[in-house]
Amino acid sequence: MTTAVKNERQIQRFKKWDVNGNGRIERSDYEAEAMRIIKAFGESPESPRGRAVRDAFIGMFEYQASEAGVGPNGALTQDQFLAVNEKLMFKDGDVGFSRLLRPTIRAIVDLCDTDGDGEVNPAEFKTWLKAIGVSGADADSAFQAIDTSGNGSLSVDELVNAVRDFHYGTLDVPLLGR
Ligand SMILES: [Ca+2]
Ligand SMILES: [Ca+2]
Ligand SMILES: [Ca+2]
Repeated sequence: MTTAVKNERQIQRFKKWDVNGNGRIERSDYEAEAMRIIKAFGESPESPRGRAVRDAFIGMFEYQASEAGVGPNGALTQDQFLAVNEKLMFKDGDVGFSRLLRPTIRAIVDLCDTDGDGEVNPAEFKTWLKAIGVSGADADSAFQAIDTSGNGSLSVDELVNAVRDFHYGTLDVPLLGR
């Protein structure tokens, strides 16, 4: 892992998720980001799948906010965001990372899992990349890098690991957008 890439990706993440651009991460930012993703997948925000994405983002915010000690309606500065993610994503290892991000990954899998098998096949994966605006990426090689079991299908665990590896700087596929 390179620290420079890791920090740069956390700062990118902060800027992307500070949707209203006021230099703080707040609940409303995550609601807006969830809405952006729901719409990008062509889902209705009020559908069960849409609500699951919003709930997952709010859950992620509440977890980060409580760990940062700012309360569920508080706001995180960039420094607080970086510090809390350092703990949750890296110091707490895979358990911390999974607890923070798995519900969101699960909910996004459900948005693109059109055949309903609970995993993401190559066509569904292309929908995912297109929705997050990285369709220029080499979808086939990204898919193969994430499909560590090699069975031609991406499980939620493989996708959680891919997001983790992106944040560790060892995989260059930004599944939650750049
Ligand atoms: Ca904000
Ligand atoms: Ca599927
Ligand atoms: Ca697999």
